[in-house]
Amino acid sequence: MTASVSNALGTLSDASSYTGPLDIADSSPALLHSQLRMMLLIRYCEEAIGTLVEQRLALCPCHLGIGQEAIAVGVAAALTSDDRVFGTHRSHTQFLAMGGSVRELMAEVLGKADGCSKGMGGSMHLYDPAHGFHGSVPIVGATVPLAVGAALAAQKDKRGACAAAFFGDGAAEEGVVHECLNLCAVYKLPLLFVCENNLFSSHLHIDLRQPSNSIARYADAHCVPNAVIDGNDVVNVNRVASEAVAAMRQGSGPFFLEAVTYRWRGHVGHREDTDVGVQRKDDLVKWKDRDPVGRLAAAMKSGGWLADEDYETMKSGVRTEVSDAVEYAMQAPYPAAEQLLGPVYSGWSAA
Ligand SMILES: Cc1ncc(C[n+]2csc(CCOP(=O)(O)OP(=O)(O)O)c2C)c(N)n1
Ligand SMILES: [Mg+2]
Repeated sequence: MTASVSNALGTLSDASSYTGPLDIADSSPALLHSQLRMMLLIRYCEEAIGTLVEQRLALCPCHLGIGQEAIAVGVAAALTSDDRVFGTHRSHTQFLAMGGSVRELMAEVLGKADGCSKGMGGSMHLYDPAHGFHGSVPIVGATVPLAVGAALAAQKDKRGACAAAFFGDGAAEEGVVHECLNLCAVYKLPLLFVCENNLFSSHLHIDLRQPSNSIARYADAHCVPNAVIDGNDVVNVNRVASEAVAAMRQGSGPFFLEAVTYRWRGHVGHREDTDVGVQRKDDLVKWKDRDPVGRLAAAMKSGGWLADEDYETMKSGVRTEVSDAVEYAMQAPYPAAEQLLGPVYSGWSAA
């Protein structure tokens, strides 16, 4: 008997689908402008970090989210800094989307004292509670139970805050994620599960790991309401996340958003061609047509909401912001040796 894979995602996993301009009819121009700018900011930051990796100036492992920008941006636009967001090993996107400082991100990636984690964590340990980003870690799946705790605290606080846990399709293969779904369902905790299904865990395609390519079936199993959508459509991501968050703030309990996407670079590092197989290379070419940034810009242009010259001005302004931040981070000091343990152990002092 041979096992066959259920293509529950249907055309959502097909790179040739969903390539046209987004449906922006019900959106506000101001929101779309800010989302477009944020996606560009993330894209250019990721490209700059890729260059720092290539130049061997950034020495920590860097997992880039180029191609996945719309999920972080659409979800973050539904949240506030009073909410509690938790990331993954691939979290530059979410850190920036929640309002994190570009300079602090670049400094962290370069191990500098001015980084968001004082240069002690690098790319995979980002932290910015002032903007609602409560941390990312390299251990796959490990932030999901932390988000459950934050959701429980939010429920007890009764101030209408909620939590959000970003995680990948690979993380969903870990038992802890299922325990989290169950606990949230039973206690009606205000946790938005955001599964960035980019079809890969490291180098392994989901069809080689699972009997079905959709992760939301796990939410069904735990009685958590869910939606499975194109993760490269920032408008729809934002619409679904906003509705879910509004309901959660009223006590509706958890929601599971499966956003289907694709990363353009290899699992880790700057290269596009390090994941195994010609197949991914062919897919990548097609997925670039499903570009979350290009599709929003195209829709805004054809709707008369974005003039060509304004888009060029936006792009060059973002490029300048990113290159200034890289320059700043390059000049910033490394932490002094005697500061190394301070951020690691509470109450520790250099004296
Ligand atoms: C507990 C644990 N197991 C394995 C790893 C090695 N690892 C790092 S990233 C990764 C793939 C995770 O895939 P996914 O959750 O889909 O996220 P993506 O990289 O696609 O964004 C693996 C297996 C790890 N860091 N932690
Ligand atoms: Mg994945």
